[in-house]
Amino acid sequence: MTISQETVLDRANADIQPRILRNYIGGRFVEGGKSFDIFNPATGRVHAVAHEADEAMLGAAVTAAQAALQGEWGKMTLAKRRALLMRIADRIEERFEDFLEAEIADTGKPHDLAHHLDIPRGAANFRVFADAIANLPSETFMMDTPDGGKALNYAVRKPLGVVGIISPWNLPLLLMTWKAAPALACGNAIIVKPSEETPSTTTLLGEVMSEVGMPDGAFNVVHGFGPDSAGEYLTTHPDVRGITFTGETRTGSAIMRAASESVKALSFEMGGKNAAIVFADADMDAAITGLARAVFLNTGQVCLAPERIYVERAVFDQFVAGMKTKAEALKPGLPHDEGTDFGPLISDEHRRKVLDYYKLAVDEGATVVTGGGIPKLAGDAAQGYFVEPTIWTGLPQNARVCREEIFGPCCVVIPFDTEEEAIEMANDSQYGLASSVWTTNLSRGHRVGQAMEVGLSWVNCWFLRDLRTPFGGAKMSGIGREGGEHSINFYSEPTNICIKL
Ligand code: NAD
Ligand code: 6OD
Repeated sequence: MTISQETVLDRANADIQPRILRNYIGGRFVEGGKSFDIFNPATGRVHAVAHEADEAMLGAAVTAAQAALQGEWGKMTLAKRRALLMRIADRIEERFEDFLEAEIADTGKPHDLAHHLDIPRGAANFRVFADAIANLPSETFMMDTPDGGKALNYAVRKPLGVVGIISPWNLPLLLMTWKAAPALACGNAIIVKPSEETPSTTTLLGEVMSEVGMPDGAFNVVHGFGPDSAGEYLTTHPDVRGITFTGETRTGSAIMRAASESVKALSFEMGGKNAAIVFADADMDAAITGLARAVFLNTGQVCLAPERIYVERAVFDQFVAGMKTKAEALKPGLPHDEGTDFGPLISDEHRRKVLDYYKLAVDEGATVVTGGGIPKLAGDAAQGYFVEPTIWTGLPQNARVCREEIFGPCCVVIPFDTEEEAIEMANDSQYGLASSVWTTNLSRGHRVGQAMEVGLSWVNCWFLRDLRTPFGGAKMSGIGREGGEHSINFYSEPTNICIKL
């Protein structure tokens, strides 16, 4: 196998000498494809150049994936496949600094965040699904037959085949491996299309695949955009049997239409307008600390982040004051600067969208508790895509700012008087991804937690993850669930064998 990928990961040089990110097809990095720039959002400078896969390259990736399924990869024993997944996890950890610097360069996120969340989860995803596939129970049913005899049913699980993975930019390695790991664990051959904004860690994973001896064609990477580009080619190719997608809801709709022609299996994790409910009996320090983290982590660019917080009237002022203090203590800056705990948004375009909502909130009558603009930063960060952490009060439930996903570091805080009212307002959304309820009343925690119309309902915590549990969204936030056996169910095709005895 040839590794022709250039890996200039020296961060001192990263802004000067852009890394070249090629498509990884059939176990090697291939030349060609129109180039496009990748910006470091913390500085606004180009740090890498990626090559867009054209339709022929996508076709070559599908052919390579099919060959892998027919060849060594398709014939590999479960024990060997599992060992390979473990080796991938080990290799991500051995190259931890490479992954870390690549992720930071693409996203501009604070060093500590990528160090403690993104890269460790990249490795953990492979370990968890290597275990899940090894410990999968089998289904058997003995039945009575009409003639008074018996028949034995059992199901065998086969891979879906060629699976396309389309991922977003907010937690690039974490979200891509969350799907790549179970898809490979089930024996599929995969084609990953990372976000055009953050292709670096997926490209690095291609190197890792070669280094650990993954059979050629089992893991492929195509770079590019959505419409008229690699994303569309992947979702319309007739030989791709499944698409697993994370991103905006309207992109999901477009992919659904495109994939319907060849009736592909679909798993979608999409947008949200998540709510949190804080009761007067909550541990107020825990609620303020937990929700300040939830709203501002990764500069609000976490699909699970609450952008609506309903607070019982008796503690409303105390809660808002506490959140304001937390927001104003955040330190924006370059990822490696001492004390930086607040990064930029992903792009200038996304910053314009978030700033439009900051203006709209005021137009809709909000009181700006804190933030609402662009922080004044010196040096390289002055050209970064930063905005201020922002909190609003005084908005009605039907304001657009209370209904549309902003995906920035901001939230609306709204008072309530009764539990029923809080539940009704929290559920009053076209989305249904995640919620969090804060209370010291155990019965209320269960009751309200269960009443949330979401896929993920946290009580006295947020983004606390056990990777064996079902993950996904209700309503317009998703289709299906992944995690543990839910992932295995999506990435495999059970065949029932019925033997008349
Ligand atoms: P996006 O939908 O713009 O892009 C996601 C991916 O889809 C990218 O790789 C993009 O190139 C590709 N794409 C775009 N149009 C396409 C098309 N027509 N055909 C095929 N591929 C296409 O999303 P984003 O801006 O990268 O990410 C932010 C969004 O993702 C937010 O809405 C957020 O809530 C959501 N998100 C959801 C989850 C979840 O688990 N539910 C997790 C993270 C992010
Ligand atoms: O933790 C996960 O597995 C997961 N899919 C998180 C999604 C975060 C959204 O931004």
